[in-house]
Amino acid sequence: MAQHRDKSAADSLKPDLSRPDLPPPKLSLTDSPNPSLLKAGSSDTYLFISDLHLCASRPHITIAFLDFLQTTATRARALYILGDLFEYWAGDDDIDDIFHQQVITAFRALADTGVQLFLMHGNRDFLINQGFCSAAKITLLNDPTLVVLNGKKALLSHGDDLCTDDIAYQSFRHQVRDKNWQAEFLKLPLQTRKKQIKAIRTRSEQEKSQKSAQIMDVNVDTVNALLQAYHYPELLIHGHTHRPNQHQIQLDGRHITRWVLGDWYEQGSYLVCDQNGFKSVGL
Ligand code: LP5
Ligand code: MN
Repeated sequence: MAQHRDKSAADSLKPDLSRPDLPPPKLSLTDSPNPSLLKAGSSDTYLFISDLHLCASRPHITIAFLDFLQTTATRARALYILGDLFEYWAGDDDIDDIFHQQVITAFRALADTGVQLFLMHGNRDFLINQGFCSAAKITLLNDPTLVVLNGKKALLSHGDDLCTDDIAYQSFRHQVRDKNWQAEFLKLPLQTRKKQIKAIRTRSEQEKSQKSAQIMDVNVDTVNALLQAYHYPELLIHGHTHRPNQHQIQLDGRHITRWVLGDWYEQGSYLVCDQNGFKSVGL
């Protein structure tokens, strides 16, 4: 894919060899999509959402989301979902669930209009795999992923990986993101997995009530190291912390904007990128 880009842009996306501990930059060629997927008159609009935590027991959010997919999202070139689409995801063998089918059908319909759909794992739904993505016509993105939007480089992430002060969470994350651990977990019957997830959710809520707000926010040094490794993109966009905001960062003489997406517990919101720049919009 990289051959579609000019040499200087491709060069600037090379990994920082002085930071072998960090992953290499990944480029999603959002500025050069397959022309057959382009929608006339909407080629410069990108939408970002995260932390919807969709579940059958919060129908008002599902209704708001389905409405968003059928209206606002149809006018975009691409929709990026940066993690925690679902309250939890126990495995792709749960796609036949009637609630999940409703969401999958809405995604397919949107994709069929030519909107490109991208999904990144969150800490609640990292077991989403190709079964769900193929059914929903969604492309799974690595965390982080670097994209180019209307000429600006934007680094996309769920954001949980940036909360490095939360040692207990990072240790849990390390365990459950291990592919061997996941393979064993997925061998369990679906209902057993759901029971275990419920128990972890309870424990997580207990532990979160003892953690300070600062511990559960991103660590500034971790954010800066990531931005350096990715050669100072103009933007970093993430969710997870449920603290929607726009932060201006001055780092090594560069200016970077960090957008934090809002959750959809009470009211939905999205970030829009178009020819006018970036703007956060409430539903
Ligand atoms: O999600 P949120 O924002 O409320 O809280 C997160 C962190 N909590 C979690 C846990 C998830 O909410 C639980 C749902 C996961 C579903 C995944 C499915 C597959 C896994 C199944 C495992 C059986 O992510 C929370 C952070 C918070 O964000 C802010 O960043 O603080 O982290 C915690 O609360 C974690 C606790 O501190 C540690 C929990 C240790 C549990 C150990 C149990 C034993 C291990 C069993 C094997 C996994
Ligand atoms: Mn999250």
